[in-house]
Amino acid sequence: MSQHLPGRRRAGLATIAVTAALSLGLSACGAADTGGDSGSGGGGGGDESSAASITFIPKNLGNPYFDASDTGGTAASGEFGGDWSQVGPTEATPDSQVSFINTATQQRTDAIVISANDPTAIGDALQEARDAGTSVVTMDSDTDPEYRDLFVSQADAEGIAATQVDQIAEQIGDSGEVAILSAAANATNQNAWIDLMEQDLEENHPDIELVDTVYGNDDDQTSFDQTAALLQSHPDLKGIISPTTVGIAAAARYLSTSDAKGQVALTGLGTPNQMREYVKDGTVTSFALWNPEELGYLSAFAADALASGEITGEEGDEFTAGDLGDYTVGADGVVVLGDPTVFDESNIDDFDF
Ligand code: RAM
Repeated sequence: MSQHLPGRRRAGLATIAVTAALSLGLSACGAADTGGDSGSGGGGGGDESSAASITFIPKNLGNPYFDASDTGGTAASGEFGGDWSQVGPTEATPDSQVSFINTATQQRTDAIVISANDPTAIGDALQEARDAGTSVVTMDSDTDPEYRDLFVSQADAEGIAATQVDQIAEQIGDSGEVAILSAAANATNQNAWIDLMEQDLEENHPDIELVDTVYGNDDDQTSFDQTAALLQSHPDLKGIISPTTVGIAAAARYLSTSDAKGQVALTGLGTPNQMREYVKDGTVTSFALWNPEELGYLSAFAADALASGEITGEEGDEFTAGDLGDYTVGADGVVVLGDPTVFDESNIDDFDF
């Protein structure tokens, strides 16, 4: 079931798709076999296909993580015969996505798939879109649930937080000063993980002290500069957790040529393609992520199922996401992709995203 997503190597799939794929070998294959008409054939009346036009609005453009999601969404739309396009702001600020939502609404797109820079700042614009008949799927970073029909979550937030804390604890011998280099200060996803990481550190790692949390705004240069500033203000720093693919790559680049290389541990959430050189040169031991391409692929199928009326986003609703298989909507309209994967020297070459 893995061959259809571009850029993916077989070994990369195993862990991530496990949850979704468990019992559905047959139906997943069935969906793939029937080709383009599985997602939304029942929506529009008659035999006419009504596959959705979907506007994808990432936090910002130019982030390889969202480019991978875009690739997955494009692949999915190709399978169900829909239309997927990516538009978005250059900066990941709280209301920078509003004008793109408004334009999509005016263009009467069937569905918006969006990773929110802020839980409420885009709420009114999304509500207007829904009032005009556009389905709204948040993915990766949610809004308050009242503003969307579904949230396609990359993995369970507790698991994402615990994975990062476990790695830093292991890498610094469970003791010493650590700091967090996050994305934008209002980002719903990062803030949820940071809260959970703080709790985990407090409850389970009494000898680790979180001395600072700084924000690189998912901008490469800002993240790079914030890393330098962290090392300067905390000379005893033993580790950095960066729960953002932009932040961890910029921090790794800084560390790799500094005296802190090998002295200050770095972990968090990164893409294997951006982090490979820093694992190989010894700057980074391990980090984690899910497959952002699969996240885009699943989001596109969810958007199509909503737009066609196949599901409404109620708990218990079921739909098939092409090669990934069957999914059920959980409480609060959340669909979960699967578990994160930890990458290190032993497996990083098995992945290509
Ligand atoms: C960045 C973005 C995204 C987050 C990943 C881990 O690309 O902040 O929202 O999920 O990192």
